[in-house]
Amino acid sequence: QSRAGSDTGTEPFVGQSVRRSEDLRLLTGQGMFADDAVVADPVYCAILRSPHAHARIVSVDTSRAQAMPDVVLAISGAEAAEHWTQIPAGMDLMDMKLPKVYAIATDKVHYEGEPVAAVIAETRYAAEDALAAIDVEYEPLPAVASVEDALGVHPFDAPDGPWSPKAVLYEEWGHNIQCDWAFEIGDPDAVFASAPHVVSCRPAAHRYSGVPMETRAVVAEYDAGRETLKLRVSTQLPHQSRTLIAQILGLSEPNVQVLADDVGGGFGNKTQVDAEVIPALLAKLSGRAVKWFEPRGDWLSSGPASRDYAHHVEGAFDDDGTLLAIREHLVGDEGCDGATRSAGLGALLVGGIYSAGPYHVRSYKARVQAVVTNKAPYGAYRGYGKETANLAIERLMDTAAAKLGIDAVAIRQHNLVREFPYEMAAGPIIESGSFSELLDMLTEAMDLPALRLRQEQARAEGRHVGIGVISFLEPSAGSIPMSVFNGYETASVRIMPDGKAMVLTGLQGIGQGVETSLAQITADRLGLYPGDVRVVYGDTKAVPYGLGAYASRGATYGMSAVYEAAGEVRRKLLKAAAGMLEADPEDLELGRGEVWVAGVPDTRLSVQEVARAVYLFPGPYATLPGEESPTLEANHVWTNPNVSWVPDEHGRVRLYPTHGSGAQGVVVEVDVETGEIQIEKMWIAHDCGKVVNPAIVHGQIIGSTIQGLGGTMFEQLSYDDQGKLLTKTLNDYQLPNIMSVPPIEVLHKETPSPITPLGTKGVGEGGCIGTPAVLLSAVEDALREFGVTVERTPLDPMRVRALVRNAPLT
Ligand code: MCN
Ligand code: SMO
Repeated sequence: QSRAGSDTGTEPFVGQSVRRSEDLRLLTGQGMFADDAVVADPVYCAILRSPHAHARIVSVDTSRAQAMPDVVLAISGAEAAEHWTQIPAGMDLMDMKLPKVYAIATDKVHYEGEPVAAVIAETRYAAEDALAAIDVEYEPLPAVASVEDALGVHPFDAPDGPWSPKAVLYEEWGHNIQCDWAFEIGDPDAVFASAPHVVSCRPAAHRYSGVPMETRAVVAEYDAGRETLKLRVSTQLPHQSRTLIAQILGLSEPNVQVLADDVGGGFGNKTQVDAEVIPALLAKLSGRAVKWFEPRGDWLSSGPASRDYAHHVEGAFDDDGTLLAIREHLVGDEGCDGATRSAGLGALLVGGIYSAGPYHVRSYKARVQAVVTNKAPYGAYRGYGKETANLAIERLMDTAAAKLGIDAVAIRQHNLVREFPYEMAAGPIIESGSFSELLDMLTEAMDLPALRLRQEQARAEGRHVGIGVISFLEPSAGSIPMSVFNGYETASVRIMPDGKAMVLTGLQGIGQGVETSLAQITADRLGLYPGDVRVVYGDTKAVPYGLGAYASRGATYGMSAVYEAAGEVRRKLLKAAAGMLEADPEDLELGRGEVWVAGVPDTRLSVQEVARAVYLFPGPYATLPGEESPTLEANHVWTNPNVSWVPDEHGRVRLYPTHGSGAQGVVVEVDVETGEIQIEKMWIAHDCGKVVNPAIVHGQIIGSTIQGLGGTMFEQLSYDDQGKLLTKTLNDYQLPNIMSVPPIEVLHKETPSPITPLGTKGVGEGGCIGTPAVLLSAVEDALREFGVTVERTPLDPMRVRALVRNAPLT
């Protein structure tokens, strides 16, 4: 089942759609998610959450709850504060302000849904019921529900204030700006002053986030005798979780084990330590095994949210459409925090740094203002700012095309970067790409001229058909020095005495196919079948310190670490086999479980025979003599010098070492009466370098496209003006379903990255990045006769109707 269906016996497994070894267990209900853990005599944890967006906590009385039958322990924030520290920041750079908060609030709540107390009880029912018996007295404060509330004036109107906040979330800051980053290179103001054309737009996105099938979950077991804590956590970052949780609870890190087997969706949303530490503390205090499985409503009210930003972007253009300079101002509504309780702030910085997208420009100015409001923390979500950057530059390109009277595809082709490596004005080095070819591939597949003709005909019939075409850049494998998102990955590769291999990777499986793709790479290196390779992740007791799954880094860091470690094992394997065959290692060939002397097929040994001889029964052979350790095992830490968040003399930073890319097109039809948007078809041409597993890559693109589509059109975390969440259930928070998904055609181009040994680069966020911009573009095109600008999401029927009705009818 793990062999490719068409295995010829000689082709490398890398490049084949080897079936996902994960799927059988997942599809037959044998996955091992955190809450599936069977532990002895468990208690269940429930968390009491604030009904106010902003309030002082006057008192919390847990005594009634504590006295209820089956309640083991009820604890307030003040009581918990005696046993743990505040949450340490996950990132600390660019002069960010960092809230000093505990996982259970002590004196003040900053969002509706913030934990104020917690209970463990013998049953989950008893735990949930006991929450109602906890008496909390609040003194409500004015809620900061928008950027305008937070600052008194929108930064687009007054970038430097003065601010007159409705209320200040963190008194010690004196204002509500968590980070204010400004960057400038190439004298953009002068270029703007003399440019023939200046165009501007204000693309914006509303608040939404990931909705993993598995919400947050923890199973915590404390062994008082050994003072060890074993945690099953639904996380993308097992090792960093261990470090942070040990620190918060004051435990020695070797005494903490974090386990994450199957994770039922990460999507960036599981890259923080926040409420996860609550059940851990309760296990330590009670000595009981504690299970916590977050209710869906709690996920929606307190899970990491994302997007919710507005650009004011300006472009200076020459008469022929050449982009001369960009001025970008990005303001994000981060909810109560994007750096301590969660990791979303970096996404805004990515948005500001990458706003030139795949286009050539030397004069660049960006300002990013991250504003705090009384809403749930701002986290990572698939795209992590790359979709933010894309929305700015692609709406700008469309606006410029319309204003200058240049075809929308032509203006893009004219400005796309064509020579690599390319150092962006803002600093990152785009190491590889075929942007122009991708756009060509796309428009050819779409048959754009035929589509335009069909559009004309539809218009003549009074139908509103729109076409969108965009390009996108997919920076992958980002790291942020001064954060838990560092720039390395570890791998340990072993051939065992039976000739089968084990790979320990610091990556985390979150559904994206780590086990299968790493097994393909290892199999090729060691002359094995993918089914002979066991990939192990997510157990901090077994796996060397590694950094997990985020930033589509697996294809860059994870695969490269495994490739190099397996290369070292290969070398030892060949050396041992050479001793046994009395041949030169260079003359040996290796594949499909066997090793032989090239051109002498009779001289075959199985990998198993060699491994057994190395470890246990060397017999008369000189297997691994002298200086070589007598094992078939190697560790590798893969890193690269191509990243830096430490600003250089121009203030430039380099975030991502590798860059995937793509072009995306869509045809929509808008019903101007109902506001309904029908997506006829979508096309994506993508380049993630060498494709290790085409079927997985295809699935990644489809999945992330649907998430991008859902966010753009359906999903909304809506708040009222008191900071109260209006979308607390999946009735209100609308997910896309099978009916919302159009046919999606995916095309590939493989431009290998010179940074990685296999030429791989990331794909995990590809579909999310361009989908908002391409949909806005197509809907604007469909509504051309109404002369409206479509620059904000959500693209829901109400907004479309409003757009059409406010527009001057021609
Ligand atoms: N791959 C490949 N060849 C390449 C690149 C990738 O075959 N050249 C395949 C590999 O099998 C790899 C997968 O594509 O497992 C994704 O690789 P990569 O782009 O490196 O992404 P990561 O492994 O680092 O995964 C993280 C990424 C991110 S950041 C989010 S968010 C996301 C995503 O992956 N969350 C996901 N995809 C997801 N898919 C699922 N099912 N669930 C999530 O939570
Ligand atoms: S948002 Mo993905 O975990 O970088």
